[in-house]
Amino acid sequence: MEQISNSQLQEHQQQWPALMGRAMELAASVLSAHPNPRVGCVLEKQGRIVAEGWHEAPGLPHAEAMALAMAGEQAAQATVFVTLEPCSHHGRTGPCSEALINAGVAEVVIAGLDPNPSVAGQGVAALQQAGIRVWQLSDFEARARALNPGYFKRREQGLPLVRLKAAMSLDGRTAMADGEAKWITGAEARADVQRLRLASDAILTGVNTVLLDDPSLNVRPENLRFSEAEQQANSQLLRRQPLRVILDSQLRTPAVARTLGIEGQCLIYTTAEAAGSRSHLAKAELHRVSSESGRVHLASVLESLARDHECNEILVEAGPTLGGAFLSAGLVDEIIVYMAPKILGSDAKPLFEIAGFKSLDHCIELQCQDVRQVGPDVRLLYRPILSTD
Ligand code: AOF
Ligand code: ZN
Repeated sequence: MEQISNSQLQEHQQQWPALMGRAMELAASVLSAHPNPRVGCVLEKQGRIVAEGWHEAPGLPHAEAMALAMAGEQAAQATVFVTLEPCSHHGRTGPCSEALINAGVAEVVIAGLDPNPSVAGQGVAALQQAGIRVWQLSDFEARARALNPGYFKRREQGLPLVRLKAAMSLDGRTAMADGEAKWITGAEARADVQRLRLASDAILTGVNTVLLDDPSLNVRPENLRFSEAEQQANSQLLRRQPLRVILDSQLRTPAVARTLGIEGQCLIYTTAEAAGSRSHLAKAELHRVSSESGRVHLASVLESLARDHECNEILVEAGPTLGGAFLSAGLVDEIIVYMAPKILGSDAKPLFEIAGFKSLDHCIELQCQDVRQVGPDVRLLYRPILSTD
């Protein structure tokens, strides 16, 4: 495969970044194709886009197959721009590399290789063996990964991407001392959370939040505030609910918990030794993992979600203790905080319960990635800076 950067492109290749950018845009129009990656594809011929495709959900055509179907005979001698290496395996659908060869395309330009061990370079090799020239636009590799951060993390590390979501006041408080927390943020922030949920493969919480707030943890399409186009691009996704996951080391989840009674699948992670009653929890799939100080071992839960449920991206919507535990364990990739223009005072509860930091040397360092106003609130996106020692 030939690596080429934007600055090395020849005269006749000047359109390549724009065409790959369009393929990226098509891929990103779908919030999640779980467990598959989001992929976009553009077919170009004589300076014109002749077809476009994207992957919407498992079992539906891959991006290349959709574009080829749209192009028909025009696919012959076209240049193909695709955000991920075309697949080479027989999965739920046939191999895209073979379909591209059969359609007689001239060249294939990709943004990144597929880390799926059933593909991993074999898609490129199949195309090359058929005499098709394959390029990788190296300036797009980071974007190819950023498009599917959880998919890459699961394939490469056996763990899902973890997003921690929280809402707080200007003074970093989340709830009054008695637990009263409803509606700290406005309707726009809550619609944004609905989108985060829709894009997630699982929503994870702790039993204490279930006992205190009895959340539903589901996607309510009417609250998404989607445009017509967004609605259309995500029509498949809107038919499913993300998995709901409760961490419950002593099996205290009540059978009447709201989240157990609504559409979609619930998982409860408990410890090997937990003896609580299970009969009334028939509505949830029970997983037992190892324990650490009497609590479920968080990394084991994440490994199980990646291995047993193919979760690429999970959203943690938990209280300050579980949120703090995920952070302290170094298991968080992104923190999304909605900051409401309110001051709750120092009797109210903090954002995270993390005890034992004695000096600034212990603090968890973050990098701010994005700041946006959503209605009256501010949405902050942080990534922990991984310590190198
Ligand atoms: C592509 N184009 O649009 C996508 C690809 O078993 P399947 O048919 O659902 O295939 C899933 C795998 O195919 C997925 O794990 C990844 O390796 C690849 N995804 N490949 O050529 C696409 N979505
Ligand atoms: Zn494919």
